[in-house]
Amino acid sequence: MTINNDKLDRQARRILRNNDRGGYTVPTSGLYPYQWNWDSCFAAWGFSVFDVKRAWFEIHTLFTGQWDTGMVPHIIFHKRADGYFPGPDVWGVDRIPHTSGITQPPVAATLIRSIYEADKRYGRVHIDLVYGRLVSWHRWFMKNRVDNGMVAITHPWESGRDNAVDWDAAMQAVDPTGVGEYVRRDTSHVDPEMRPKKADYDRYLAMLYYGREAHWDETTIRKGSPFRVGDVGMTFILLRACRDLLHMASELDHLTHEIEGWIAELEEGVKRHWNPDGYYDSVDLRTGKFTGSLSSASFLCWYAGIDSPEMKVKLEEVLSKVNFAVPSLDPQDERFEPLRYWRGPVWGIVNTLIGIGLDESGHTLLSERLRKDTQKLIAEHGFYEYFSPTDGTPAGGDSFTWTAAIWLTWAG
Ligand code: 9YW
Repeated sequence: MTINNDKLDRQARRILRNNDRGGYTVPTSGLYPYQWNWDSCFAAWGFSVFDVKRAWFEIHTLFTGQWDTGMVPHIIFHKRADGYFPGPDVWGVDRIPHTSGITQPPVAATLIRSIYEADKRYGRVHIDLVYGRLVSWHRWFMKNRVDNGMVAITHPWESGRDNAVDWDAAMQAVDPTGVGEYVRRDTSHVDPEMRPKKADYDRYLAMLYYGREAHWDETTIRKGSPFRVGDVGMTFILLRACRDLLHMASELDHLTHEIEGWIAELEEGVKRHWNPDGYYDSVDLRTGKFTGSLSSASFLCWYAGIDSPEMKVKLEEVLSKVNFAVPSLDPQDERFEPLRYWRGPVWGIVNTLIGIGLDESGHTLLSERLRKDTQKLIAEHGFYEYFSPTDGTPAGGDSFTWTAAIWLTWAG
């Protein structure tokens, strides 16, 4: 099949424009009608290719959701919208704009740096404005969420990989009784067979109610929450983000020693993510056990600036078992499901981050394989949320913002 790049570029731009709700971009209309944190950073990166002012606007609206603690929430509920549960009333966060009470992978510093590098002349004023906000978000992570150098998540939604098998064991410790009746909205937009199960959702809500009752106080949550997992994806992403923040600090003539300290701490943490079975893994911080999952997040090591010959061998093994790009879970894992959300499908955004890391580490053939596979999936099937790694079946939401964004910046 010949790929018509111009046509696909136009479609991708149109998706970003159509998903624009006036200063912020929804991930897809219907299923996700608000501003999501890491989706929004990808949206900004995508916009930067053809409308850099709009890109910076996206970043600034994201930071209107930043809490006084420095935390940047996973959802900002700027305006009322139908069709998503749990909405602002359930989170019970008393501020304007309303937000959720948890965070998401901090790709912001990295993508902001990319936007800035391509827009040095006008971008300077924007990074001057957001630099302090990035520092306070990273400082919040380091103070509240870094246990032994590993970045802890207090809810699976924080990882951005909602129902990944990484959380299965830790989720068992969460008591779902008492969540009561509720109506899910996601399953009315997309096939329930591709979504997290009811048992997962019950626990997602139980954890949400726990945080809400604790008034989202990090000390209380750290002490008492049943769920706390050192997420290998978050550790790699924050480490990378700190390296980009350090770069910005030097460029802007700010002091750098605090950020250098964070990098050293996270580099130590990375070592604790090494599962003796031979791969980077997440760690249940309540039990000290590895989660036993070779997921796409394990391959973010290069993105974090960590080369690993063992991981390269693992990557080649995984790729030899699928037809398209890096799946969210090793297909040899018995829990692998090619179309159930984060338990097997290919996600373009994660492949982008892995691909960038591989390229920077000189593994250009592998990086190019991921890029071409992702390109093919999108060109043949459309700008879907995710795809089957075995036969390419598209799934989840259509006209998806971050899929359009990575097309414009990396895959297309
Ligand atoms: C949810 C918006 C979000 C992404 C997450 C993905 C999913 C569902 O959709 O989360 O209800 O928050 O897992 O990574 O940011 O696209």
